[in-house]
Formats: sequence, structure tokens, C-alpha cells
Amino acid sequence: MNPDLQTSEDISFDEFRKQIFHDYEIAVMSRECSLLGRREVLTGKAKFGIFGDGKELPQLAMARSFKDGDFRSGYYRDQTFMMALGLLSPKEFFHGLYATTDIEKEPMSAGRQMGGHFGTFSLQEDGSWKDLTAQKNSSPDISPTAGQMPRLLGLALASKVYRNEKSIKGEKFSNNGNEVAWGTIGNASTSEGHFFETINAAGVLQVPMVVSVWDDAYGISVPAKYQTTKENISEILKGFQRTEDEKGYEILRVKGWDYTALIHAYENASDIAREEHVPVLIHVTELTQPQGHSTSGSHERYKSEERLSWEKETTAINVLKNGSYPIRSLLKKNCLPWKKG
Ligand SMILES: Cc1ncc(C[n+]2csc(CCOP(=O)(O)OP(=O)(O)O)c2C)c(N)n1
Ligand SMILES: [Mg+2]
Repeated sequence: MNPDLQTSEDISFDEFRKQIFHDYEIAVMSRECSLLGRREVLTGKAKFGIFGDGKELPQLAMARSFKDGDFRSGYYRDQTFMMALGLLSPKEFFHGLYATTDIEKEPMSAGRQMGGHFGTFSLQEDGSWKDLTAQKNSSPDISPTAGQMPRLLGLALASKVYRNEKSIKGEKFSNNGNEVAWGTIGNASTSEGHFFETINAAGVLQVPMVVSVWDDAYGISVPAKYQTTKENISEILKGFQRTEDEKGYEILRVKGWDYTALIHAYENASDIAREEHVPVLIHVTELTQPQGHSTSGSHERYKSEERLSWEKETTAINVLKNGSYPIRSLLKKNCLPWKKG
């Protein structure tokens, strides 16, 4: 194992429990922001909103494995991830929604970008570089779906170059190539050329990239059967899986409501990409979109009764609250810290 890598230490049961409560708190906070955000738009206080409800759980798992020096290149569903890293507060989230032009209040872009576009700064106010290895980085989202993918590839390639080309000093940009570039993309957007080109190129180049597909089986109102062959992106990318003899990808598939499996998948992906410089695809299935695609539509118009009631039962936070061991037993044993009695 590479000695420069930060290793995850064993933690006590109490610490473990604290982390789960913390995740739950972030998930609930993020969900409440989504619910209130839609209300703000539909009552005329903001023009348009697109939120991360239904996609909370995998983002909490991704945030746990995201280390200083890493980069995100993702899309508009990732508010929970940004909140989990402490890079977005509810107040800032709403300033983004209202397009407040004060950079102190709306630190992503001072209202220049649409809400839900999450960036961090690489430069100090005087124009000099910040130490990017000492902070968590996010390259700001762009509106064309899958447009984040070529940039993701470039970020991952940079780490590979820094590790292998000894004449280049990493300084403020890389710690010997031990960074991971984390991408997120919606299931429908995997139909775009940029996605396939990036997947292929990263497999050829063997770069430290982890791509997560948030799969809620829809792209706006269009169900997966009209978007994706076999309705299953990890199934059709199987040929990219590395073998004993051939380089390729590690492909993981995990259900978006399975908190413990998600945490394991992300820890695994982080180690593989960071240490071996092998790209990883995590296909997160069975995600929901409880309020529909954006404030411009009503998903009740295009989802079946069965789908809508399944989404109600399955939505990530319900699962975190009532769901599988050990979360259920932890929550039974100890009332939630912010709900005394
Ligand atoms: C290149 C491009 N085409 C179309 C759109 C319009 N558009 C925005 S989001 C979206 C659907 C994306 O669905 P998916 O990738 O599954 O993500 P989800 O919103 O379901 O999380 C579309 C078609 C766009 N922004 N960019
Ligand atoms: Mg989708």
C-alpha cells in the first residue's frame, strides 16, 4: 500500500453511531431544503429550481470517502454531497436559488450560475493559487448533461501525470497523484457521447476516476426503456470490467437505499482508484426523485401509481431512518439527538 495515503482508522462504536446520526441530520436538512425550495419557486420567489431529493444516501457515502486534494465533477443533484463536506449551508443553497449577486452570500458564483451548480475556488483573492491538496475541490457544474465528463477525465489524468512524471512537482496541485476525481451523472445522461468517450478513454489511460451513475430510471419524463439499452448501464458496460489478465474498470452496482452497502462500495472504489489508478464505475440503482425532475414539471403526470407509491416507501431518508441493520437498531436504542424524549 502507498504510505502517502491517508488510511481509514478503526473507530469506536460510539463514534460510528455519531457518524450515522450526523449523516441522517445532513440527509434530513438537505431534503427539507429541496421541499422548501420547490415551494419557494411555485410561490413565485425564485424562477427555477432543481434539487437533490431522493439522491441523498449515495452522496453521504461518497462524501465519506472524498479526501483533501480530491475533485468532484458532477451535476445538479449533488447538494447533499456539498452539505456533507461542509461546503454548502442551507442559507447559501437558498441564495443560489434566489440568484443573490453577493459573493459572500452566494459563494458558488454570486448568482451568475443557476442554483445547483457547485464550485469551489482554486485561487486566492490576489490571484495566487490556493493549496488544492489541502482542500476539497469541486469544478463548477455546467448545464449540458454529460458536459462534466471530459473535465472529469482531465482531472483524473492530471493525478496520473503527477504520480508518474517525476520532473513535474505537484506542489499545491497533487500529493504524488493520490487524488481521486469523482464524477456524478444521471442515468439518462449516460446516453450522451461525452459519457461513452470518457469511459473509454479512462479505461485506456487507467486514471484515478470514480464515476457514479445516479439511476432513478428516468430522464425528466422519459423512462429508461427509451434511453438505455437493456435499461441498465452497468450491464451493457460489462465488457469494460478488468480481469486477471486485462486492464479495465472495476464496476460496482449498489442499491441507492442500502446505506451500509453504499459505504462499503465507496470505500472500496476510493482505495482502488487512489492506490491502483484504476477507474471505477459505481452504478447506483433504485434511486427516487420524490418531487419530480425540477420545479417546471409534475411527475404525477408521467409516473404510474405503482412507481409513485414505491418511491414514497423507498426514498433514501425513510430507509436511513427505518431501514436495515445497523441503522434501525441504533435509532431504536437511542432517540435522535435533535429530538429529545
Ligand atoms: C446536452 C443536454 N441535453 C438536454 C438537456 C436537458 N436536460 C436537463 S436534465 C435532463 C435529464 C437528465 O436525466 P438524468 O441524466 O437521468 O438525471 P436526473 O435528472 O434524472 O437525475 C435533460 C434532458 C441538457 N441540459 N443538456
Ligand atoms: Mg435520471
